[in-house]
Amino acid sequence: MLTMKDIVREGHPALREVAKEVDLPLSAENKQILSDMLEFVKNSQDPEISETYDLRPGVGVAAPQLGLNKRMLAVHFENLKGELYSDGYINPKIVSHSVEQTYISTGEGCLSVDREVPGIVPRYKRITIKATTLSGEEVKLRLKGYTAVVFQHEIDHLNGIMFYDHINKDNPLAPPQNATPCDVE
Ligand code: SB7
Ligand code: NI
Repeated sequence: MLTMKDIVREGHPALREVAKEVDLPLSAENKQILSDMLEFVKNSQDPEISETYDLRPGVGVAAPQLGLNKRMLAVHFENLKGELYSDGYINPKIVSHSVEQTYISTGEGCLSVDREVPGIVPRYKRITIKATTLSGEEVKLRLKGYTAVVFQHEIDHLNGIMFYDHINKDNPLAPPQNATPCDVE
């Protein structure tokens, strides 16, 4: 099983590379990696398992966080409506997005960042993504609010982008124009 030892931290070059598209259908090796990633995210939220293995809870993980140059990510979370997103995604692509922005009012964190970075991270409020799931299904997902934020955080990792790249350097806590927080709606 994957543990925090497998997560690369700031300074590792994989976090700054544009990851390569993954061949489909998924090879047995890539399927194993992606299922391990999904299991890791689930384990990180299980009180007993996370305590035993000292896992930091996270809603998702992207392959570059394992030092792998592959466009794959896994998420496991419920949004504020109680809808569960729990799957692995291969070659996800944002095909359209709103002009309107949103943000998590408490900011964001990252398993690859061992420090608090305060500041508002502006994100698109609505995105449509196309991807292939762990079971090999091609999907088109319309996501908004918190759900859209999580997917943007993970897709950013596939493009070598860290959440704090989006924080306004002069005024980290200034709410961006055209944005409403997604956690109070
Ligand atoms: C806050 C945290 C995450 C997404 C959106 C807001 C994910 C944290 C775990 N990760 O570092 C995954 O890349
Ligand atoms: Ni992250």
